[in-house]
Amino acid sequence: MTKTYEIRKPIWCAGCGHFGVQGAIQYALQAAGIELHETLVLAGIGCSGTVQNNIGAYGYHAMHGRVLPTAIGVSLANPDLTVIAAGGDGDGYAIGGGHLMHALKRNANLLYVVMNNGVYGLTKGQDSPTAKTPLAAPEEDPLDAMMLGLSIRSTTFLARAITTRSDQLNELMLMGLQHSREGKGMAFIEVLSPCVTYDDTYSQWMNKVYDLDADPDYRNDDRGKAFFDLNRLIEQSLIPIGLIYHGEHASLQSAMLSDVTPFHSLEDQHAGHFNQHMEEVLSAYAV
Ligand SMILES: Cc1ncc(C[n+]2csc(CCOP(=O)(O)OP(=O)(O)O)c2C)c(N)n1
Ligand code: SF4
Repeated sequence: MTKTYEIRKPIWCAGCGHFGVQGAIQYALQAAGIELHETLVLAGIGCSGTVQNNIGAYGYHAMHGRVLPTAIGVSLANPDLTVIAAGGDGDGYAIGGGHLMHALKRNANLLYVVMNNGVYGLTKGQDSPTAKTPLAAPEEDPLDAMMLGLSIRSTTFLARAITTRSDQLNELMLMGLQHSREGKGMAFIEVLSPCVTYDDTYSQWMNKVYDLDADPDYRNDDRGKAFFDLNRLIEQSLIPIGLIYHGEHASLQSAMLSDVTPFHSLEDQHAGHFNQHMEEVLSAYAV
């Protein structure tokens, strides 16, 4: 490390949903007892991407749309690190959409948080893939990233929250963090996080969310039924929130790195174990 940066104050507009997302990430780290020096927060480009400046963990500001491959690399290189990737719906679903599919497929041990506001906030409000009625093509349906997640059979944790329901948001964030820390794979949480400046969707979304956690008939451990139920709710113009899917599948680490010597500490690095570790990682991938 060559420079220590001061923790910044958020630069978001008053009322931006991203404040709530940052608060939930901080809550989850504290509630799980994970120290900031054991954590790396990586973020993409956008208003959302500045979250990593404000938390006080190690930080990495990835290129636009590239946060997931970087986070996967980090989680392989240092399995002891708590890895949190974050970004906007533009970053994750538009320019980063290809990486999202492959990350969902790989199921590496990390938490991925998308702050979905339906717009590109930082570049002044263009439509994102989740825009409800895109100006350029109003006949297009918005992307539902939870449906995408359900369609990829190696996903293990899919959830959606809204910043106005902070208890549920905090609880899901903690569950997702624990899922990834316990080596069960990638936890993907989409948070409805309105942009008050370019498309204030607070009242619209608060009226449309449907809480699956409060529905006794919903089964978050049944991928097929979850897909069917989400599709039905979306057809009714509702937005499903809550723990959408929770299942088991080998994580990238358990599938690829079971024979690799773990890299644990700076002492290991000094002893040359890091090089050994990376050689084993590369040979596991036959690179
Ligand atoms: C390669 C590249 N293309 C385009 C941009 C311009 N750009 C910066 S942020 C952004 C979108 C941000 O939207 P989103 O990810 O939804 O985050 P928000 O600002 O809404 O939180 C774009 C297109 C860029 N920085 N880099
Ligand atoms: S422009 Fe929108 S997304 Fe960006 S900080 Fe302001 S309210 Fe938040």
